[in-house]
Amino acid sequence: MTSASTRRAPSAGRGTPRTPSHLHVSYVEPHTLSSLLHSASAPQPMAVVSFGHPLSYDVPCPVITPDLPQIAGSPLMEVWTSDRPIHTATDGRLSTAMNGEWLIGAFSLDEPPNRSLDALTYDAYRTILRHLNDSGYPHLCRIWNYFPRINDDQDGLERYRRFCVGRHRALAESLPGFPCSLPAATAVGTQSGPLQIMFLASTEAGDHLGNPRQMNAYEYPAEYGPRSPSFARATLFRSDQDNVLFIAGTASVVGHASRHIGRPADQTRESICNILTVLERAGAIGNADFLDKASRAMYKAYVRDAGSLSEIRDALQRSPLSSRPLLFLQGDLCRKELLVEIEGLIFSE
Ligand code: 3EB
Repeated sequence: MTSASTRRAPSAGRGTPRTPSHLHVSYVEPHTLSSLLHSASAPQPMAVVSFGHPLSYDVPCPVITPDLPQIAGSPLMEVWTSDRPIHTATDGRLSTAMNGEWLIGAFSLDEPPNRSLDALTYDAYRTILRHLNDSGYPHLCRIWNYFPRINDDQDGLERYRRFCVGRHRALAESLPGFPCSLPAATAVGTQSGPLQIMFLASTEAGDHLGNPRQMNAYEYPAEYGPRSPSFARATLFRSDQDNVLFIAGTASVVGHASRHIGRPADQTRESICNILTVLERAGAIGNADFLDKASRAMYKAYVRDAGSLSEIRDALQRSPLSSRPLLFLQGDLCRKELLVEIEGLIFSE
């Protein structure tokens, strides 16, 4: 078993003046979004994520609407905003918003009946990487991948594994510094809908972190599929004023093995332990106490079976991650035995 190590992107710009505080994210009630859109003085929306509900009105920025029903609390949307002017672009199935430092993009594509998911994913990632390079935001720092029937078989290979094949091929071909420059990511199965990818990129590189309790996913052995999953456990951006830490989807995986089969509460505790280990690691690198800042973080928990929500929520509430906001979404996870996956985001001064 190989333990993961912290790796820096080859071109990481330590100390480069950068102000992630020009980017903000919050979970808001739907009526807050409409008042934000109609206010001239409010921060500019850069991206909107609506879970399980298509938006009934147009918004002037990239949008994804993954069919991941929210299974606790009042309905919330995720809204990314900028306090600097933005400009937006649309290029076929890809739409982007840029503020001079950050780019957020949304890619959405219905799956044609005769196209395999690996070919489709390859084309999607090629399009995204070409666009990032051409627009001057070449450094990927966070990706969310959503598509339906993630654990179903497609012509003899599970769809998640096909997705990994296409993603790996495009990134290995076109991402400078691969695999150490791979960013934090999430890949979760929706109830229905197109392949949707949202991504955050920057003009400067971040640091991509491993977790000493987990093997780097991009080094997983072949038993998990013909090509390994292309993501880092976390990505850390630093400037003189700010640190921002993106924690990838984190599940009950130790080394490369799934733990606590059939036990959602134990899987939750193992996932939390993985997250706390990544926070400790990020703190050592970023010279910030991320463990202390865990209460300022935002988390999303993807839950496979709504019936295990109360067990998962209890385990989270008894942990250092008990801070709000914490969004519970019903989603399928990339290994059939995984019952919960948690992702996080921390802005800290
Ligand atoms: C794991 O640790 C759990 O394929 O992009 C978590 C986050 C997982 C992202 C991905 C997969 C992905 O292997 C699964």
